[in-house]
Amino acid sequence: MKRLLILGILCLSMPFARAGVLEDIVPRPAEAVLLRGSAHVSGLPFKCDPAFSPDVQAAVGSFAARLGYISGRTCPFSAPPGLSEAFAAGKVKGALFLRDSSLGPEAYSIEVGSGSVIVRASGSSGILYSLETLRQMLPAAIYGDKVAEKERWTLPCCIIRDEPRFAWRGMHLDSSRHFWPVEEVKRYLDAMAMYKLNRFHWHLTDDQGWRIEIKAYPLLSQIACWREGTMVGRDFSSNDGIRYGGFYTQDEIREVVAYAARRGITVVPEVDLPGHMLAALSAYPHLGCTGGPYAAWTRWGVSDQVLCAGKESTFEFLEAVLSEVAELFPGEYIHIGGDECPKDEWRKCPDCQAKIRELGLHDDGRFTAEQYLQNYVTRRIQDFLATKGKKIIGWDEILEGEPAPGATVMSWQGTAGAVEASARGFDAILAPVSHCYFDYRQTDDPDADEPLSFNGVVTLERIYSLDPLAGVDPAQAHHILGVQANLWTEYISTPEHLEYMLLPRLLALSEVQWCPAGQRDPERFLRVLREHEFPVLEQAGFNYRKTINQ
Ligand code: TNX
Repeated sequence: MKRLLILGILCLSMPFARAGVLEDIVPRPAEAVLLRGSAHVSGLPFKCDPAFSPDVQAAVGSFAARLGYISGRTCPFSAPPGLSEAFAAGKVKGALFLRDSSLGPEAYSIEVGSGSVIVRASGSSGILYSLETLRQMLPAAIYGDKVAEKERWTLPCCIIRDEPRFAWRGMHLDSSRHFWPVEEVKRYLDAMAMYKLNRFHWHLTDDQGWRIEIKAYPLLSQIACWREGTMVGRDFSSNDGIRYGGFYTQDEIREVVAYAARRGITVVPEVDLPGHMLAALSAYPHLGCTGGPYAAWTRWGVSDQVLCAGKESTFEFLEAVLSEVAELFPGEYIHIGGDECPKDEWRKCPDCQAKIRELGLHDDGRFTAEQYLQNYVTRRIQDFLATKGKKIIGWDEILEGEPAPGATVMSWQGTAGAVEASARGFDAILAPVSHCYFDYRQTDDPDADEPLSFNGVVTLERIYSLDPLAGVDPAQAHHILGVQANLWTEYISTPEHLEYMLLPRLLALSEVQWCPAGQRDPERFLRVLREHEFPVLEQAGFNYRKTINQ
C-alpha cells in the first residue's frame, strides 16, 4: 500500500484527468494509485467475460449504454467467448470485465491504461462495485439523464485494488410507521447501491401497521395494515383523523427482492416479535393475553400489548407467517426483532404464568421469569427457522437470558451490546443509536431550520467518527459482521423527507462500513462531499441535506 501511495504521489502531475479524481471516490477505495495519462471512455467498446452471470452482463451492458448516451458516443457492449484468452494474447482493447477467481467475493481491481480499462473480479459483487467506482470517477453528469457531450469523458490512468472492510453494510427502513411505495423503496436501494451497501433491513411490521401480505392470515392486509389516524407532530394526544394504511403484496415483495439482488443487495426482512405487534393483534385478537379488542396504534412509543407467549396459537401464527416470509426472502437471515417487549401483560396473564411454571422459569436476580419467557419464544422461533435454513437476528434484548448459539445480535442501544455479544461468542452487527440513527436530527444547532425528527442528534461527523471495533477483544473481532444505520419513520411521512434524513449521512456510513481502519479522513470526506458528491446526488435526483456543519 505504502509503495503504491508513493508511486501515486510521484505521478500526481498528469495532464488530463479531473484533479483529485481518485480522492473523490466514496467510499474511498482500499488502494488507489494515480498514474500518468488518461483514457477516453466515450465510445469505448465494453466487453464482459461471458462466464459472469446474466445479471452481471446486464449491469455492464447498461453501464455502457448509459455512458454512451450521456457522453454522446455509443459504447458498444458484447460478451465474446474467449475474452480472457484474447486479452492474454494482447488481441483485445476497450473496457474489459474479466473473471479472476483469485480475488475475494467482494473484491475488484481496476487498471486504467491510456486506451484500456481492465476490471477484474471473482463474482458479481466485485463487478457491481467496480462499476460504482468507475461512475464515481466520471463527471457527475453520468448520474443524470441528460446528454453531456461537453464534459471530459476520461478516466485517469490508475490502479485500484479494493474490497470492503466489513461484510455487513446495512441500511434499514421502517415501512410500518409510514408506508413507502415500491417506487420509493427502489430509489432507496439505488442510493444504497451507489455507495456499495449490501444489506437492506426492511422493518415490515410494528404497532402502527402490518405491511406484508401473508396468505395464511389474510386479515393482516385487510385490517392490520390500517390505523385510524396518526398523531400530529410531537403531540401524543392528537390524531389527524385520516385513516392511514398500505401493504406490499407478495408479488411486490418479490419485485423488491429481485431489484435489490440485481444491485448486489440482500433484503433482510424483519417481523418484530413478540412486542411491537399491536397491529397484528387488531386483526387476530386471540393472539393477545387479554383477547382485546385492539387497534393499530395512532401514536408512537412502545405498546404494553404484546403477543401472548403462553398460548400455542401464537406459535402457530408465527410459524405460518415466518414460513411465508422465509419463502419470499432468499437471504440467510430473518430479523425477528425482540426489542422493547414490556412484560406487564405476561405478569398478569394466566397462560403466560402457566407456561412459566411448565418451563420452570424463575427470577434469578439477573433476569426475571418473564425475560426468560421471551428467551423461550426467541429460541423456539430460532429452532423453527433453522428448519427452513434460516438464521435469526435480534435486537440487543435477545441477550437477556441465554440466546441459543447461532443467533446474531443487532446492537442498537449502544456499542456495548455488540461488545458483549462478541465476547459471549455471538455474531453482532453495530447499529448504535449514538451514531447510526438517521431518524435523529442532523445538527445540534437548536435554531437550524430542520424538518421534524426524533428527539436526538446524529450529525454527519458523528456517524463518520464511529469506530466499529472499539472495545472489542481483537480475538473476537471476527464476530463483528459490520455496521448498519436505521431509519425509523415515526416523524417522516414523505419521500423528500425520507431522502433528506438518509442523505448525505449514508455516504459517511459507507466509509465506516467500507474503508480500512485508518483510511478515513474527515477533512477529505467533507471536502469531497461538497465538491463531488453533492453534484452526484443532485444529478441522481435525490433530496439531501445541503448544509455541512463544522
Ligand atoms: C427504538 S431501535 C426502536 C424503534 C423506534 C426507534 C426510534 C429499536 C429496536 N426500537 O421502535 O422506532 O427507537 O428511534
